[in-house]
Amino acid sequence: MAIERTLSIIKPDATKRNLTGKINAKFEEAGLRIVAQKRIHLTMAQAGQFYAEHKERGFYGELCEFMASEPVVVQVLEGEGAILKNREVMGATNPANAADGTIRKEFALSVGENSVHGSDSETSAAREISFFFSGLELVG
Ligand code: RTP
Ligand code: MG
Repeated sequence: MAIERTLSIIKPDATKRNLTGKINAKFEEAGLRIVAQKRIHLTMAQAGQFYAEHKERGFYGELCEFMASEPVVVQVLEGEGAILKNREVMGATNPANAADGTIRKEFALSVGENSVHGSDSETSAAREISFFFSGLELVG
């Protein structure tokens, strides 16, 4: 399988509860390498632009407010099949449906406050990585 890169965000509910290290351990245990990482506080406008694909969904306003409510950690994960692998490590969107051992099963509070974001395709990974990082910041 090809080596891929995917964009991950440790969301406000998790940074607030000091879970960054525990979540990063899950990625590293799964063979994903953190090749870029920074802590930032998104503005509403930045959150809105990042989640533009969900503009028409009922939860869009709430989602953007949540993402701008506290700092987040944005990161690029690299590894074999990293996009799908990260989605597996994250678990289902709703923690009630997430498998044992996944990040969302262990840490998420609700479908909204679900601790992590991960790109869902090669196309979104490319867009989302370049949204936050320049090529110089990716250190494989
Ligand atoms: P993400 O994009 O954050 O990795 O999550 P996902 O692919 O598993 O889920 P997606 O459908 O893309 O939804 C994006 C985020 O919006 C919030 N959400 N809230 N209240 C709701 O019904 C609802 N549905 C989704 C979640 O925080 C989800 O991660
Ligand atoms: Mg998504």
